[in-house]
Amino acid sequence: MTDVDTAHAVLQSGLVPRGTRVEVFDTIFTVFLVLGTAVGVVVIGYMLYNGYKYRDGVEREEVKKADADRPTLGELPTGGGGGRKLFLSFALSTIVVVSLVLWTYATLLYVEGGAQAQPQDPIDVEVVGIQFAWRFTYENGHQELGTLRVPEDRAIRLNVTSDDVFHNFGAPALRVKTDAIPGQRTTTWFIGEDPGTYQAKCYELCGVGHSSMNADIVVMEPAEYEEWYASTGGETNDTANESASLVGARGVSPV
Ligand SMILES: [Cu+2]
Repeated sequence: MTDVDTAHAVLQSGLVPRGTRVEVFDTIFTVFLVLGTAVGVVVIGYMLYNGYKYRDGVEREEVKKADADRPTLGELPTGGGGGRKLFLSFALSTIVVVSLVLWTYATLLYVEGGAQAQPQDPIDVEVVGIQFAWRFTYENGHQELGTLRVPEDRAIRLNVTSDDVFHNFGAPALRVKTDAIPGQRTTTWFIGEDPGTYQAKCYELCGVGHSSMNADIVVMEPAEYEEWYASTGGETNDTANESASLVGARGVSPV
């Protein structure tokens, strides 16, 4: 089996969560929360149990028995059963940690879109960061500044770059975020599950207008989107140019 086959088999096994980025990151969160809570309950529970068992001022038989193998001051504890407890706890921790690392890695490979994991039939959008706005270019050449319209339940592949300085395009609610670097193209994707308007922001300090470098991601009903998209017709629309000149007219100079 080649590496690609192995990766493919792992992805097909159902072990790696598939779906939208929101689902994938929610799964990672839940797995870590449940495991972390379980470990916490065991550790704190065992500590409280021993604290209670060996509490002061109780003279029961079992306590006397336990007293027999309790280390005294200045003596090193020998551990239960010749280090078996120690070995078991190390082995368990190693298994849990290594499994988590591998599982998280495979999961993140999927969201980062390896060759085997690209979302099916995506819509490509070019995203360009400019001081201080986001310009979106659709497959038909239509451009818009500050608003990205997408149909719901469809993978959107973002090809992100910058026209000037480092920016970073991110929309927390859609769990999407990637660098926008001049001369380079980074690719990421997301799926909008529910119609609505989501906020995208710049996450790389890029100059005095950075904090207002926002964009709206409008997730639309597919029919509504198709109608809007058909109406764009491939021309560069005027609002983009107007907004671009507005940015210049604000008198914000590059830093
Ligand atoms: Cu910025």
